[in-house]
Amino acid sequence: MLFDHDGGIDDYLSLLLLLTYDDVDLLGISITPADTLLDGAVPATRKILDLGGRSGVAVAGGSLEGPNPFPFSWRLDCMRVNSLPVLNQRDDIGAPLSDLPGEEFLSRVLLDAVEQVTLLMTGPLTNLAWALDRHPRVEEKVRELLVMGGALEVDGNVQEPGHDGSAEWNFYWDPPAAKRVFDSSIPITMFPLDATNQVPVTDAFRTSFGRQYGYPFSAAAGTIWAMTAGWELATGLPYFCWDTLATSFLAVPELCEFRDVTCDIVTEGSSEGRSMLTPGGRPVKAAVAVDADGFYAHCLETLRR
Ligand code: AGV
Ligand code: CA
Repeated sequence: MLFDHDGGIDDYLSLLLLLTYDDVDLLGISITPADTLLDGAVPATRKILDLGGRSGVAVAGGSLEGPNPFPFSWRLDCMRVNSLPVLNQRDDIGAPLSDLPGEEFLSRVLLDAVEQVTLLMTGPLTNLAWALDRHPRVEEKVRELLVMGGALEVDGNVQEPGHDGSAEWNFYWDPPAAKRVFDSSIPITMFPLDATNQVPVTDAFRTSFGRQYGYPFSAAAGTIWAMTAGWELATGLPYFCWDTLATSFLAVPELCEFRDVTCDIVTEGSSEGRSMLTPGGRPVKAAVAVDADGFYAHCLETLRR
């Protein structure tokens, strides 16, 4: 499989989970410069690979940007992750930095693959949309796209002037890219806010990593999750296990309940970036419910390494 993330707090947690899944053959990682800054996200990602003993996996930073930037304060989280002691126990980085930009790296890995590849995307769909436009044969190389994004029958999480709040941020960052991917024939399994709203990062979940701190993956995960503490006090909303829920599907698909729906992506106006249920729309498999306790238990169990 191939992983494209956008350097937010739970994108790093997703990588930690992924590295515990022994059946997953990780071909590379591309990073979309959305909820992040590449200066922090690229080295942080390479250091997590090193911590996981996977220094052979290459990382590429993307050069494409969407029309609706993330709040700058959110994008700074990656700088703190990159500075954590648990990720800086050695003074060199092993995991290679690709000399290709992320979108070209993603295209090359897919085109060169001998078998179809599962693509996990936990940020905007920009790199895949670009690849589909430039390299049409990419389309047949993707077995399935697992994507965290969208909001079907719940409110979105974009609160920007002029927007009606119906969109989720990953699709809002680059609505035409989301639309391009949804207009392709790639099978899509999506993890929208409808499902991720059911797995908030609770105080109990955050602190439970302390009791298994002796395991390096738990030390890293607990430390990174700790960065989300206080978010609820500041904003009234908790941080969620958005990307990690999508990632966990690779190991424990039975934790989510899915519905076959048809939807379309709005690319203009006050609902820009919305994933809207519509009868004639694009068929996708959407997670709509989660066994939350099972999910938290899975994270704790798999990170005891
Ligand atoms: O909309 C969820 C997506 C996920 O991929 N991201 C964060 C996750 O990595 C954007 C986002 C929404 N609200 C946020 C976000 C917040 N309060 N802080 C940081 N990022
Ligand atoms: Ca993300």
